[in-house]
Amino acid sequence: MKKICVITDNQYIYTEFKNLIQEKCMKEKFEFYYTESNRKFCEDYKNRIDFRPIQLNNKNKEFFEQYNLFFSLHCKQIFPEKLVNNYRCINIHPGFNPHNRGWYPQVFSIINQKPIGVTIHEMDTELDHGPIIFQKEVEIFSYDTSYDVYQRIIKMEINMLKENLNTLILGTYKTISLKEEGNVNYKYDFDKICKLDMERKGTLKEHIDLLRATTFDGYRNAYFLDKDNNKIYVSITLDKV
Ligand code: 0FX
Repeated sequence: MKKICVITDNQYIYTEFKNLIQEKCMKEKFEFYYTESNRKFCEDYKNRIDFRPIQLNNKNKEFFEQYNLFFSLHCKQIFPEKLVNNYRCINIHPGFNPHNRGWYPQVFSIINQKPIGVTIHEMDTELDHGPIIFQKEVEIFSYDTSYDVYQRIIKMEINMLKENLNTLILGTYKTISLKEEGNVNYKYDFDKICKLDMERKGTLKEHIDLLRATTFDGYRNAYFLDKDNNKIYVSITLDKV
């Protein structure tokens, strides 16, 4: 029996996915990996044989051939061409392809109002780009921060995996190719919006959207530099009554 290779760098997804395969009593054998450069996971999962570090571009054909499917569940490394071109690889992406592909999709959707949600797709050599298997949109409310939208997205990801895991494993689905290329954001685009331009002109809505797009519990993102060159972090609180 061939195996399924799961690569994840996300604690929530890892825990929930493991619960899910246990609940479903899956007969397939799953092997779990995280990215070698993920320092937190290297610390937390040191000496664990059921969750190991991996660097995919150092792996050869013999390694890939053990598996009949690869899952990228929020994986920090780019899957190499030799893998995506020759084996079935499925990505669970916290965004609505082709809109705001790449880094932190909900951040950019709050700002540019493009659709946001979850996309499960077959991987190709481009970022968050391959044929779509399943896709669902998530709503953004006027009082949401990036954190709120992200929580909605990751819960939906787990629900979609719950509903569709057997189909994904068997490959009994029809895919839809992207009709347009959409847009891609990188980490440096996020870093750029976090550096607040205090002279920037715009509507108050644009300014509030920028602040809620960069507000995420547990992270200090947006900031400005004051006259003494102090870095002042800014986040926003929105209360719906
Ligand atoms: O699991 P994930 O959502 O991201 C992962 C990979 O890290 C990323 O490379 C890949 N493109 C993505 C599909 O899967 O976790 P995260 O912790 O990197 O980010 C989660 C959210 O946290 C993000 O959407 C926005 C927020 N965040 C994260 C960091 C690191 C911030 O607001 N500020 C930050 O500095």
